Amino acid sequence: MRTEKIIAGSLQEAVEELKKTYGENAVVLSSRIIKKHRWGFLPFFKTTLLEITVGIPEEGDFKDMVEKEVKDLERDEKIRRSINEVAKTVRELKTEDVSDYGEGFSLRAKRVLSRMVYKGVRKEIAKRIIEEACGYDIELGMLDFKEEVRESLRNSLQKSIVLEGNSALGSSSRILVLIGPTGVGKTTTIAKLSYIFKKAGKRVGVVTLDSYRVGAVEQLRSFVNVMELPFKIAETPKDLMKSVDELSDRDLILVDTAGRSQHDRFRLNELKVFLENIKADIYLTLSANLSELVMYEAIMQFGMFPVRGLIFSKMDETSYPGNVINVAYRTKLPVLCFTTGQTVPDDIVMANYDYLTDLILEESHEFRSAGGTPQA
Ligand SMILES: Nc1nc2c(ncn2[C@@H]2O[C@H](COP(=O)(O)OP(=O)(O)OP(=O)(O)O)[C@@H](O)[C@H]2O)c(=O)[nH]1
Ligand SMILES: [Mg+2]
Repeated sequence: MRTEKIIAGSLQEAVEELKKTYGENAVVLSSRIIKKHRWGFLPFFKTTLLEITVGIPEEGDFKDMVEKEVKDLERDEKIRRSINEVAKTVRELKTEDVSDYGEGFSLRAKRVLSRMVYKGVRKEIAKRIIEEACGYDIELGMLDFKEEVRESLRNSLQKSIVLEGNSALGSSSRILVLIGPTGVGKTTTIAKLSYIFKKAGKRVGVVTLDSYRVGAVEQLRSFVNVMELPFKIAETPKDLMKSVDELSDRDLILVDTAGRSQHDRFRLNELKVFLENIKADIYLTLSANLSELVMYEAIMQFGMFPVRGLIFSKMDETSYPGNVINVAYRTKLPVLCFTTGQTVPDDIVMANYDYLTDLILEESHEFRSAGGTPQA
């Protein structure tokens, strides 16, 4: 990977220039604020700019090395045999028999139903979503999608799952707090959200309550500095109230909290004391790669907070997003956003029905590598 430096007025400007000049694969590696003389002969006229270090993928890069390694590995007979075994299992799973619950549905409806189940959506939930998408077709003599596959599925999801990504951008919510288990991606998501809300024209401020974990403050401060947003650290509930007060000119205050194990009642109570004193919308962040049961457990334990909605992180780390659909369907909690990778600010999607529909219909990586064919 080659690195270059870009000087820009804002992170937004830098990201746009970066993508335009170097393509979609270029990433922001680091950034720092610099002061530059606007007129070289006048020392006191200084402008604040950002110096962004960007990484540009090159031919023969790390990715090629990894691909070569994988090819070498595949040549190994033993490994190839076990890969084939996995592929066979995936093929079997992919063509899962839906006869026990797909009866009465048209072939195309059955295909989407089986794809949902393959991706981890519970049978009864998948069936209810597909039923909602279908109507009785007299000619076929069975239930079939009311419109085209995609449109029918999207309309049905709209009736059964609450996604509030787009409305949140225009909402009047003033304080948004992210809570959740350790390491799920709260801090990274706060950084991404502050970029998105700033881009949407909101005046954003950021507060962190995570002052005791080594490096936590710096992790967030560096992002927030790059975006030129005010940043406060609150070590006590009183500090938090003071910070909120000081940021009263902001349209939106994003509050990051330290990760808490859902089993640690003491630390959960500690956080509760902080949040009791402010009027905020609290979002529970859950990683998509947690099992469904662990997600429900976290929702119950964090239920001691008035949780307004959910954020699902690390969607890129699972090919089986069914658990996310199950949890959103069962709890009816509004979903604010999905995060899709480690890159700040790009890897986030404000929750919307097109994204969820694609998630169900798209052929997953495992399908492809197992020689699957699109079914929907
Ligand atoms: N693959 C992937 N990794 C992510 C995503 N979001 C965050 N991460 C990574 O997950 C790790 C933890 O992220 P943090 O944002 O520090 O998580 P956190 O919830 O703030 O962690 P604590 O404050 O320690 O509880 C980091 O390596 C992030 O880069 C995502 O959407 N996808
Ligand atoms: Mg954190």
